[in-house]
Amino acid sequence: MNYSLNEICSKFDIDPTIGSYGNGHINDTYLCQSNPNYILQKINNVVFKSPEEVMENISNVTKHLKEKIREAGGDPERETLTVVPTIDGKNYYKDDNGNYFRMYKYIENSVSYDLVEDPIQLYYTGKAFGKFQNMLDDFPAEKLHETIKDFHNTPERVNQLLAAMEKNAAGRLDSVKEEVEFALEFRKYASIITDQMAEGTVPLRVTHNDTKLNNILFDDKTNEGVCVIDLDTVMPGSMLYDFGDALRSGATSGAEDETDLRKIWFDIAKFEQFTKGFVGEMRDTITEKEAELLAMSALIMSYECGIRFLADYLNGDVYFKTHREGQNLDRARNQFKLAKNIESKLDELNAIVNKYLV
Ligand code: ADP
Ligand code: GN1
Ligand code: MG
Repeated sequence: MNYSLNEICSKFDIDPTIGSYGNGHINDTYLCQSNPNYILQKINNVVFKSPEEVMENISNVTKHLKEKIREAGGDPERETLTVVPTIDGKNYYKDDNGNYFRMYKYIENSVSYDLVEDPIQLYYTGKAFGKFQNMLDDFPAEKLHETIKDFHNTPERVNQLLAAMEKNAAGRLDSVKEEVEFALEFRKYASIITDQMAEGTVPLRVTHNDTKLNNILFDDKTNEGVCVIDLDTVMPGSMLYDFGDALRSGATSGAEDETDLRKIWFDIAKFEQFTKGFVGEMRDTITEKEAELLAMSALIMSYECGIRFLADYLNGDVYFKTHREGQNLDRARNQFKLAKNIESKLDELNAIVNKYLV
């Protein structure tokens, strides 16, 4: 670590007790205990090539959200992130080594989950992500920077996997034959969403693009979704990305890196609760094609995430944080198991979607 956390905090005029926090795969997150508490993050500038643009997006998006929350009689300090400025009035601090830091107000009395047992949590999750998308419905998309190019362009993600196989940077290709075989077989699903977007039947919307379960804070008493966080990838995209990604991470039976694949399956009860919450919020704007592809989007987003993990494993674990050898491969296998399981349940899942569309 080539920086002093206390010195960074002083740039935001805060003098806290600092500790690592959360389970995100991308940024370095710290809880700053003081009165009040804050969240400090070192922005991953390998993943986000322009942290300045990320912060400009977040400032504009949270300003818009706060207005909407105020109009609806909510609490704008609790229901979306609040960026804390530096003493120079900027929305990030860049140190002499080129590290970028940002500070958020800590959302008190809230909790995030990597995995939930009770399907009702997925109802609250669906409602929160649906509401989030609704509030951004009239956000001017042209104001947003594309913080990661082709983020959910699944065919392009396939190309990235093929490039990683070709390069074989970590010398691991021989050990992942089965996984590569699966990735190539399921390639047949890769362009379903992008093709429809090109046709215009699936509209471009302002979306979150990283609707992982632990990117929501729940109220620790009522269990309701309080705040959608991790706004680094808010960009124009498809509703299907947000729906599918939330389900691949939320409607699973086990941890994302579970090594015993017998413990991993797609949980229909969780899917149903999420669908009820999300569709309940989005019913008025959802198009026919979007509705038709909701269940399929869970398969595609599981597949896409799986090939990203596999590519990163082949590249030598350079993108997602890992805490042990083979973790990205375990994550890839896990997502592939989900994709396969969703494939076998598509009829049942579509019937559930139709139930909540009317
Ligand atoms: P990453 O991009 O690495 O996933 P996140 O922004 O999702 O980072 O933050 C990681 C974790 O930190 C979250 O899952 C959540 O538990 C916690 N967290 C982040 N921001 C806040 C906040 N403002 N208040 C409370 N907890 C937060
Ligand atoms: C990353 O940052 P985090 O942990 O919320 C990743 C997502 C993946 C997810 C897989 C910017 O999300 O796209 O789906 O890991 N975020 C980025 O767990 O790449
Ligand atoms: Mg996160």
